[in-house]
Amino acid sequence: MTTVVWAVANANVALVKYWGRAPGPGHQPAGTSLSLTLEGLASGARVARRPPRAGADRVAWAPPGPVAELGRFVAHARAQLGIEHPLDVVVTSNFPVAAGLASSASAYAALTTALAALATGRPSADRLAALARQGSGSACRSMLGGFVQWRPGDDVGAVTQVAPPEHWPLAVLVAVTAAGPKRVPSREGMRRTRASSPFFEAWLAAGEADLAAVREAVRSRDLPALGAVAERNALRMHATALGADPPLLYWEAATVSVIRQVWRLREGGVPAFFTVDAGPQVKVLCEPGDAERVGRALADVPGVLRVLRSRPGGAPRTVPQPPSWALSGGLSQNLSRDLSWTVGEAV
Ligand code: 2P0
Repeated sequence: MTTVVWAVANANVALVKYWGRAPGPGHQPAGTSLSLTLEGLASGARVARRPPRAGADRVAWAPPGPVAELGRFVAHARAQLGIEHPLDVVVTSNFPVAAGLASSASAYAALTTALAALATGRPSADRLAALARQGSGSACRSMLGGFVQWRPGDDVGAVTQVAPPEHWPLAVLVAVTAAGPKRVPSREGMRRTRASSPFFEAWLAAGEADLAAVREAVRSRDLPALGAVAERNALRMHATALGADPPLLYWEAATVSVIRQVWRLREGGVPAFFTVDAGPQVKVLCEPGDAERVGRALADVPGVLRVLRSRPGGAPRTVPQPPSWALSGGLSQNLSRDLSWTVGEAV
């Protein structure tokens, strides 16, 4: 019987954003979103069986994160997947956590994938996507590689791959402008926006046209078309959030400076396009042949701490050995002590 499973999942960046849950239960989105899975910006999840007499699950983020939510998710997932043993769960990421880089998406996608390996029977991809969404909405998009669409609904095909990663070898650069956690978590930001922004209904209505345009741009591999819609969609999401009461401003000064740098690059003939999620980091899409030049231009912007490079990535997978980054920064010593450092009990 398998007792320890590691799984790895990539983050994703939305080109048409999810910003607003539908009212009612089930963590449904108010609109359809479309994302690109990002190779190498990843989370890892380690799931180990505990002796039945241990009773409770033990869950932890490394570095520490919101364990109560994680514990609730593990309890829910165990019930869904028929896992009777209590579990030891650790989730870690190789990029800034809770800072607008979709770390919760990759974390819950990795965890769902690891838990599925211990499930009774073989849950379908649709069921696993629906489960991942209970941890973090955007996690369901990280359950597939390449370009992924997520529409409201629990039926088969709510989360679908629009194109595989090899369809379009784009470069994605991430200009990191702040390292700490964001001030308002996405969930609260979405709730507040829906409740108080006078722009919310207009935001949802405009999303339909953006979705059609992005699907067509992906199909025809048209970067200027894709980039124009991605920028407009991101700016409209932030405009809608700025309209909330109290307002939500996720940007730092360097966020604006990077946006202007991207526009300068375009004026200079380099096709580069930005998007910004619920945080201060800026993700930039460009051709792989321009990535070096674009990356240097982003690193030159005052306030940019570092620039990460990614490309269209694959689906989550279980791995026989933990990735090396999951064992750095103290986690390796702790693992050798059999996770005795684990900080939370499931609630
Ligand atoms: C997205 N974001 O489409 C949007 C754009 C942030 C900005 O999905 O409350 O962690 O778990 O459903 O998925 C981040 O929010 O929110 C997000 P919940 P989630 O990527």
